[in-house]
Amino acid sequence: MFTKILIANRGEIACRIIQTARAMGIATVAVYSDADKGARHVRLADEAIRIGPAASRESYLRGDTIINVAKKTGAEAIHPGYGFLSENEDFAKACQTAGIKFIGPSAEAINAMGLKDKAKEIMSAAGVPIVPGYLGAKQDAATLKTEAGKVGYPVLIKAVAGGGGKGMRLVEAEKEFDEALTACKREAMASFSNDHVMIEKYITKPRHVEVQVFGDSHGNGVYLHERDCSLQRRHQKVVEEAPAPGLPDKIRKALGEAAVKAVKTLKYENAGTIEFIMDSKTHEFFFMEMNTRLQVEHPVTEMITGLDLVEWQLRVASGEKLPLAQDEIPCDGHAFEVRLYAEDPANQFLPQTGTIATFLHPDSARIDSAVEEDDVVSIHYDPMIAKIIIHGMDRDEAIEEMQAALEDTVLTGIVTNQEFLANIFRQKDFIKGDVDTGFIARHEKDLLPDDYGMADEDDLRAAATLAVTPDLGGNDVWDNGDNWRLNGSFSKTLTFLNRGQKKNITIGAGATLKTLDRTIVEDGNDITIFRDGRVIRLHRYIPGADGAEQGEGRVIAPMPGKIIDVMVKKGATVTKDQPLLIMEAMKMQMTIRAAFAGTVDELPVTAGQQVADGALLISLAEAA
Ligand code: MV4
Repeated sequence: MFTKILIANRGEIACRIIQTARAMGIATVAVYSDADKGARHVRLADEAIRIGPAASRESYLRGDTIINVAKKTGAEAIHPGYGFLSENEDFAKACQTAGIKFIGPSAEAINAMGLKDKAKEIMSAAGVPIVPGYLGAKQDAATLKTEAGKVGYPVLIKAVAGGGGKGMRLVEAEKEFDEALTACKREAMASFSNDHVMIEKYITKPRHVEVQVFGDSHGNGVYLHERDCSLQRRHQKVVEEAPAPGLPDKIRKALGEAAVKAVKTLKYENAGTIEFIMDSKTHEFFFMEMNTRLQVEHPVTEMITGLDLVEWQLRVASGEKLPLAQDEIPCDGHAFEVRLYAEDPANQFLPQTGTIATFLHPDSARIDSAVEEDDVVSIHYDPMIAKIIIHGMDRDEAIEEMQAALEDTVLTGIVTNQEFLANIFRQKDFIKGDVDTGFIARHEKDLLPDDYGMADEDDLRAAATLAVTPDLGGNDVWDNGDNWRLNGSFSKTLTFLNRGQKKNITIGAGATLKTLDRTIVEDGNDITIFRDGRVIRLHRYIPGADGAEQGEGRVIAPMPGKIIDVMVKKGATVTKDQPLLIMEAMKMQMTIRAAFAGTVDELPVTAGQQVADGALLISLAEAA
């Protein structure tokens, strides 16, 4: 076994690898970019070496630099994680040349699976089912169109070098073919510098079912069952589960055996995933591609098998045989993983950045995370900040476990997709196991309802109570743990911003405020409420220092933010409620409207400008 390995990655996967290495008594070397100085993987590793600036091209993708670090630190092997250099055959080759073991498959295997058409040909020859279509070398438009006709519409045109849904065009009828081909080839050339395409029969309502495989250097190969990863949004996985729901054992075995054929044909070593597309009605399945790395969603396989896949990777890479034979690999219960992304579903899923203020993990779940409290999520890398993984005796129990885990996760300081995830686990078709790749788009109304992230009256009351507690010096508040009660003669109106809207709440003496079943976190003027899987973000609005309020015609920035648009000019005549400008703060856009009819008196801001808390945005002079 190795005594020291280098991890050529960052984030949760680097942390995950360090954890297993440590348990096996293997020393770890982390590498980091300037943006990750002090990141969790750097803190966890035994040694950490800077490899360059924030941009991945200049740091995590610098194979030469990383190999030099391995040599200098005496690491005998490099684990590439996923993404970055994990499926780069030149890097795998360079490691070998440098006498460092690449913890993954051979450069030849990476190469063989690198182009979709070649991969399909190899699999087809090995007896693995592939989608009917055209894989030929002839790339002229006339040939491709004739072949598409033979396959039968609808067809998909796919760039052979494509990935992640890029370079793919659906063609419903022959008359659309030429235009789609031109567009597909143009996109493929721009993205992959390779405009070769193939034609496939289009599978409607498919499921994404993939099989975890492992091979060793002694010619052994096994499958560790399948995962369903159909719940995706724009080719980004959101929820993964193992085993795939609703599949007869016969199909599951056929999937596994097809995947092992692939392993044997390639003399594949280490962890890999064979991705199939499955007809959700007939369960007919076809090879799509092979991922020659450990994948993000490997934990669900670990949960149902009880195995540590990183440990298997390290054992196989050091020359050991696979730890278990096929019939010794367990498959117990059901597991789910959700990807907690720093993104705002209520704002077109825009990636979010910031500092994690609070992060409390539920006890019942496994959390594979890149961050802890006070860690920064930057714009430089993937917005996935943690994976929440649970296991149950069966799928129903696993759903309940995940519902509980999503209700009990408390993360503030940054907007995440937590409530969106909770809504998935409440959706009735999902609960039935009725999943396919169109699920998220089809159920958008259930997953992203109009009241997503919206506070109700009790939320506002609870937030107001918490906000005024220090004002009262503690004496006028009665607390029995679950309930707060305001005593004395007290009445106060507070204003909160919630999803871009101003909401007033008046609290007074005698009000008993249930905080039961709510977790409330206060970070300065930001209050976040967690209630039944909902995440309600409130910002206490405090008028500017000069006391001016919108009603007086002077609009003051309630917090730091950015001016998105200015719709009026200085001197303009405006009518009551006319939109004047749009400000974005706390990831919310607020439209500021005229409080009364008048003229624009002062307008010190322009679109694109950052404004400080309390800055004057606009002032109106009332019409005579
Ligand atoms: C398909 C397909 C339907 N028919 N191929 C999308 C990305 C790439 N990995 C394969 N993809 C698809 N290939 C045929 N012949 C539908 C998809 C597809 C998809 C596949 C898996 C997961 C999510 C998806 C979302 C849209 C389309």
